[in-house]
Amino acid sequence: MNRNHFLLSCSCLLFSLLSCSNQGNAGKQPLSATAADATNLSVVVPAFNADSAYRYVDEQVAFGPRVPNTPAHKACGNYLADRLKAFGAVVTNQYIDLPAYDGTLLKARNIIGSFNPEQKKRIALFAHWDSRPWADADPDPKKQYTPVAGANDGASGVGILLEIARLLGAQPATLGVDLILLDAEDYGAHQDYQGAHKEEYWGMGAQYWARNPHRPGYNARFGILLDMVGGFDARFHYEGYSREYASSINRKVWRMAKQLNHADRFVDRNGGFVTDDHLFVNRYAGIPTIDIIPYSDGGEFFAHWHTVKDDMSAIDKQTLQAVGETVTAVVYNEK
Ligand code: AHN
Ligand code: ZN
Repeated sequence: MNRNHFLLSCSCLLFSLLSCSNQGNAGKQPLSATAADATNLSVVVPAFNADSAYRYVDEQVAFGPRVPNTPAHKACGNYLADRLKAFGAVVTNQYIDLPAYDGTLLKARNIIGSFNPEQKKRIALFAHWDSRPWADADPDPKKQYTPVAGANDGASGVGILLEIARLLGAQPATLGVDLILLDAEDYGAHQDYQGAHKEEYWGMGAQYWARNPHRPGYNARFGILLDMVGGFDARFHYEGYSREYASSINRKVWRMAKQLNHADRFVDRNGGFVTDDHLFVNRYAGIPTIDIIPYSDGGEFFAHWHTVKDDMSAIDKQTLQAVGETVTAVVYNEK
């Protein structure tokens, strides 16, 4: 047991004791330190490596913008599936033609890597792997039709999931885990578009997966979506739909972040509502799913969101580490 594991175990024990006394105070039957607590103590969470996650972000970005119907998108999809397979996941591809807001038919691909596929108790982790076709939030009007590198908006979440895949391949978790890389998240209309727009033009790969999961009758105990989880000064608040559909999962994740000393990034406050992939997973698949996304109430996501500056210079390894080790600990602590 290395030092981190030891510290985590100690804080688990401390937390268990505190929650026992709280429950006692609330007049409920006081809980003794039960077998469940003892099992908690024995969980060894493998070390999340942010250098490794950073490399997976960089490798995606190196293909160029992962805009559907482009060679870079196709090549990166193959890379992601190969990576998942190399880590020991069972990979399922969903190749789908999705009509975008302007009638463009997107040749989309959801890529699912499953660990321990026969286990009925499962966790679903999501990120989108496509990048935005236009930097329509760029301050320079000449750049507003340039595709976005999507280092933070896209590749960061996938990079963390690939690192978790590496860990799962080396040391299985108790529950089965599905890493669900969604396509066509970021093809919502350009800001100059004058026609009618619907929220369904975002998160199109997620809508398909939520209505047609990779396994018929698929279910998971809960889901976690990672979006823009690599930025400098990222602050995560409880996102609105996550609160409405999955507030207990918010609390589970934020509590773990606090135990790991990441309360500075995982702030104990409510944020705004974001139309993101998790909305459709909650709405159509009925899996309680939160979104870890840097969004305060009414604020922006991050400084270079949907601009040409969302490249590798926008990625902070410390943010990858904070989010990565928190999600990893949540996954491995689930019984
Ligand atoms: C809206 O801005 C409505 N949704 C943002 C979802 C998104 C875009 N996530 C990443 N890029
Ligand atoms: Zn985006």
